[in-house]
Amino acid sequence: MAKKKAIKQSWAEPFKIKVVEPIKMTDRKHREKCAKEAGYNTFLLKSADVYIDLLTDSGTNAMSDYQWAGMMLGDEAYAGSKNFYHLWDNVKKYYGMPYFVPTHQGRAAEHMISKILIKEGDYIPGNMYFTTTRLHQELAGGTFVDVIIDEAHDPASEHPFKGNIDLKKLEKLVKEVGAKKIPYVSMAGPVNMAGGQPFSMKNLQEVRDFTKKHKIKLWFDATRACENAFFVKEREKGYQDKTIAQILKEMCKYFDGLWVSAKKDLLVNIGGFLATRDRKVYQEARNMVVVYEGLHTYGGLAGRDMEAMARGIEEMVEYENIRMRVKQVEYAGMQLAKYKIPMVQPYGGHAIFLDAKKFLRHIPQDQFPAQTLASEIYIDSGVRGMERGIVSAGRDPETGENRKPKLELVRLTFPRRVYTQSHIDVMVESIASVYEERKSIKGLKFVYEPKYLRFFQGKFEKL
Ligand code: PM9
Repeated sequence: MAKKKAIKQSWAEPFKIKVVEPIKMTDRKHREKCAKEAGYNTFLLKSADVYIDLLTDSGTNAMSDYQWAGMMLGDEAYAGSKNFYHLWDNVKKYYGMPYFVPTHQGRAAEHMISKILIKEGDYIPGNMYFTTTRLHQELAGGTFVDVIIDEAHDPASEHPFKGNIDLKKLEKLVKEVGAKKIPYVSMAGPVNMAGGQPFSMKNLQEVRDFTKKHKIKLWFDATRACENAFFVKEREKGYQDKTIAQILKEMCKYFDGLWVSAKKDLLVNIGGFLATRDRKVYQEARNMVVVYEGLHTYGGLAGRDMEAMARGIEEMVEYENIRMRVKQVEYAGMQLAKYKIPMVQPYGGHAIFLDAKKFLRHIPQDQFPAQTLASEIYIDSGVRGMERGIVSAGRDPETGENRKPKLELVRLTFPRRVYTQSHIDVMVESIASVYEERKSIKGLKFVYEPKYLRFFQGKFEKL
């Protein structure tokens, strides 16, 4: 007898909408003008000219009524704000780290940890680069070494944990340069540039054993750690019955410390922090923060921002919240798949990543296919995504040559609790129609290239 198909498979947003912000559809002629003026860089568009904004999930979240209520309880004292202590309590409770320094956003924490731990000539292995993370490691005198598994560089690979570290690559590096030249291993989860791909707990435990053996520290970019925890719960044996909070706590247990851009998991619009169990690193960071950010009890944030973060931590571990988030990405992927759109597999935690090399096969990588595709989607429908390929990868600081990553992607990122399924349907139809017209699309050339993080401010012209 054929098995009965389960009827109750759908999920719904675990909230109802109380406040709305109008958005406006523009016409194609207007968008063509905007794209040209922005140098075909979606970062340089005005938000008012964007219809559905999938540029990033960073600071673009909708806060809950609980968080907004907390904003009214901001204690704006220069020193010792009660919101700082609430946030610190929640960092201890949910991430299990005793020491904590707030920062205005993630890269400020990256700056501090890089300056504290890295010496000139050091190597920092990690599971694929992230733009700001690697830049701070380089500015501190280090060289980033990619030790992620090979599958992560293959958009078609269905590996469930493409964020895993390849221990053989790590071992090879230790043999080549010596453990003393490696201040820490930098592990992110899920891996943003690989397509939002998680690491497994098994891999994390193996990396911890290896680093312990070689007396190397292990630091965590925990910016989207709850998404990683969700994938562990869904995909890894032994975790199905654990809560997101339990998995997060267990994950953090293996690290010496972590940094977070609170603008993601924590469901706020600004904020970041560094947290650790290493008292010496904490004391240095606590001292450094007063130079770059502000007093150690506010780190460049208002008291109300810290209260929103403290409350965001409590909400980010709620199963319904994180499930809705990941399932929304999956829904987008499933709809795009109906049009045979080439994408990174499996679908990631925070975004859909289009494979621009396959989408625009006729455009060579040095004519920026992903940059081109992101601007073509904007021109078609006002949907804004971003390039994650050769432009984002930048130039090698030693040779000055363009780094040529295997992944040439356009990222369509979902702000938390902001868009509905119908917005996604509009996005899907736009991408499908650009796909139909793909052969007529031409590449781009740089007309302005800034020295650092060129993807933010670079300008292009159509070829
Ligand atoms: N990520 C993103 O859109 C915003 C800036 S880059 C376009 O994905 C990780 C994993 C991030 C991240 C920012 C930062 C830096 C660190 N790690 O932006 O400085 O995804 O708060 O955090 C962005 P901040």
